[in-house]
Amino acid sequence: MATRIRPGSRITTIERHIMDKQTDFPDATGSLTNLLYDIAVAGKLISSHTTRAGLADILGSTGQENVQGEEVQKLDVYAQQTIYQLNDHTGRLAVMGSEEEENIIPIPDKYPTGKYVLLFDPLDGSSNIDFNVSVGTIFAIFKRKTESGRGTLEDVLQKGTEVVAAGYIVYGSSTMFVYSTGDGVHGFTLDPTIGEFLLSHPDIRLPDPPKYYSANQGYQSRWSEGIQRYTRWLRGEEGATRSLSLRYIGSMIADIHRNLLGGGVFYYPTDSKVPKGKLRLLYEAIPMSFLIEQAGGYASTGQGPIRDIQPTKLHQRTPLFVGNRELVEKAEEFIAKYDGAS
Ligand code: FBP
Repeated sequence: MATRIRPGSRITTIERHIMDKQTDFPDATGSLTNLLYDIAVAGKLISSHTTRAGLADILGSTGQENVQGEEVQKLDVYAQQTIYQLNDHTGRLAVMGSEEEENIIPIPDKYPTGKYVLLFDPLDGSSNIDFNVSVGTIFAIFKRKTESGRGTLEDVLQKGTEVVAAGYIVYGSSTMFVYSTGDGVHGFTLDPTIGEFLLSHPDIRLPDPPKYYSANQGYQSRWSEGIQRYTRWLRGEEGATRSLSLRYIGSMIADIHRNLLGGGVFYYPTDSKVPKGKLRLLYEAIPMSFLIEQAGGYASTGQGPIRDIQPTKLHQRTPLFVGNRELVEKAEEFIAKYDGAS
């Protein structure tokens, strides 16, 4: 549970924590450390806008539509530009990819390139901004595949097993930065009085027994028999020995953050309206899967690990079941039994 900063206890800033983690990698150059730190700075800037959203002319839509066919919110644009402008000139990245940009984002020719690849969803759940519901930034970092020069699509289309680091920043009642470099999951809370992310949730592990299940049950009639029975099992039917509480915010990042701290499963399956699923593989499903698996959980398409999917397109979608391992494996069981999937 959250660590209260008691008098005399160690105060760990995110810089300190990332630097300490860097010592685990003897040949580290500090490039990943600085990249993570720049993302934290982007989070602080975006947070300063989300917290004042109702006062500043930053609520509402731009009237534009993005490559996903979704209305682009003003804060989407601000978040996109902030993350881009903090990372395009540092010489740490070969290429970027974002939910808001149709194609991969090259590093401008005037700037040097580096060994990392940054994929991000600048503002997940942005359709909830105007209702003051928690939203967030999601990111995944890979090492480039190509030798040198401007990065290419090949550098972006990497499996979840290749993730070097991933995380999210949730803009809620407080702003939290949660990340992993493959050595556990750690949470930092932004102290707005000093503008610093301070370690508040070290080494997060998914609690057991889990408490919550999160899915948009408004779509239940469109789900397969296996998923409808699974949902009934989560509610204590279908021979289940316990029932979980339903919680659905409609911002994946907020729903998964709650489940990470309280235990549970989040799922967004395919259905007749979204035959490939809604959520995007590279900058939504893969980073959240990496984090949840680092916290002792599991992430699946319903038929196998998210981390094993070989991406073929930047904005590829996938069904997603993520949370406590036993709950996600149960989903795979119901789908295999009733939907005839292998
Ligand atoms: P974006 O806002 O980044 O496009 O994310 C998609 C999302 O808002 C998720 O955060 C959320 O879980 C899901 O869509 C909600 O979809 P629905 O309204 O269909 O339940």
